[in-house]
Amino acid sequence: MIVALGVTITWYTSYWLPEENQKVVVDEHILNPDGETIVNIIMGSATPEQKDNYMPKTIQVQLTIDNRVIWKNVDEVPHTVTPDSYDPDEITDPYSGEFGSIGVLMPGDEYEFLFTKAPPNGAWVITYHCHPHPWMTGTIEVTKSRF
Ligand SMILES: [Cu+2]
Repeated sequence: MIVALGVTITWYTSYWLPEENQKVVVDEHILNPDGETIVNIIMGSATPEQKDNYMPKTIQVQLTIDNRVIWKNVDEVPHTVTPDSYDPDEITDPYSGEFGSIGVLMPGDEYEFLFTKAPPNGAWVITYHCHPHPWMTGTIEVTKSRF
């Protein structure tokens, strides 16, 4: 009886739960892109007079090419990567979930997000800012690979 229960639980956790948890099927080339996109949050970003903060401020990423994006706080103060929109439809990736850093990125911290969706034509455009320093703004344009 105990053995049967154990087998049942093993079967349930190995086969049933993973299927339940599987969010969406994404092409493995999108899950493992050739490269990545780095955005540095540069020194002095907390100063409103400084125009450059997220570097580069606008990034164009292509699925399967460089759709893994990493923000690196190379400044000496904490920053965030916070989407401008509150609409979950506009800022949620079907695979990776909601875009945006949870809390602040301390100096030296990184925030990574894998973008896996793009409209058939055009781009999925997400604009973002830093919560404590709202003059820090950036834009991400996600497109399908042209190849
Ligand atoms: Cu900031």
